[in-house]
Amino acid sequence: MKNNLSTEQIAQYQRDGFLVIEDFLTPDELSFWRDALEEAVANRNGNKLPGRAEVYGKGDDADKSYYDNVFTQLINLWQDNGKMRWIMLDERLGKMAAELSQTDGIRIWHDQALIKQPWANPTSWHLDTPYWSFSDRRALSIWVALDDATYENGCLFFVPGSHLQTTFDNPGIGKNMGAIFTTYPQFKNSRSVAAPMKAGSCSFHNGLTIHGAHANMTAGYRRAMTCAYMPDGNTYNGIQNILSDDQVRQLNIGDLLNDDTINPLIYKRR
Ligand SMILES: O=C(O)CCC(=O)C(=O)O
Repeated sequence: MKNNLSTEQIAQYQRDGFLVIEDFLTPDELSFWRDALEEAVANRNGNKLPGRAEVYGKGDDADKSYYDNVFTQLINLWQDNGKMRWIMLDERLGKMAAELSQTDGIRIWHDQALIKQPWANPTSWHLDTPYWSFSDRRALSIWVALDDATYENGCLFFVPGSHLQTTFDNPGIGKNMGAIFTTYPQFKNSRSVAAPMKAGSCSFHNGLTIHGAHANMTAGYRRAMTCAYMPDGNTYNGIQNILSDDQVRQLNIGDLLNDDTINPLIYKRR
């Protein structure tokens, strides 16, 4: 794993709000991640979350049949698959996330398999952090390509620097590809940057960077394994997102999100 970040890469991430790392995984690691994904997906029986069919928030504001064909989305595979747990709890990933976000500790918010099926819809331009149960401008995600992600099958796109100006206002993620530019008109004329990646490469992006993905114009799959990271020390903001009804009942706004069974601390600076 290419887990050592240079000061230039960290500065680039801070400036652009995203960073691509080519050939992040070795061929053996890529094959282990693919096996883990296959096993974890097969054991899920279609549930998006462990023991739960749907997620609150993302997509609820969109036409469901359209959103269901943006990608197959399976969340928190680390909680019910041993291989995925081993992959996701890797301290090296947490250290990279901490260095990029300039934080001292990193917790998993949630992992997520995002599988664009053949002929899948595009992923409309959107932000991530406003969906989550904490509000931190430094929160970020890793996105690892498990197939080549190309212009044809749905590679990611980013609006560089947008994370410096976006807020927690969330136009959602619906059918209208460009809805976000009504909420953030200052980016209407921005240049977007494509991030095609070979399988095994990855990107990190700030959850407030405007990003999206092409439709899958092919008969093949575009599989990605991702993980959203919460800087340690964050508190509950009242948004349910991936939390269960029981968890929400026990939380008050302002409570620390420090339960290692839900949000494991995978890195702490010593
Ligand atoms: O994989 C995609 O199509 C979109 C990914 C994304 O939005 C994310 O990882 O935050």
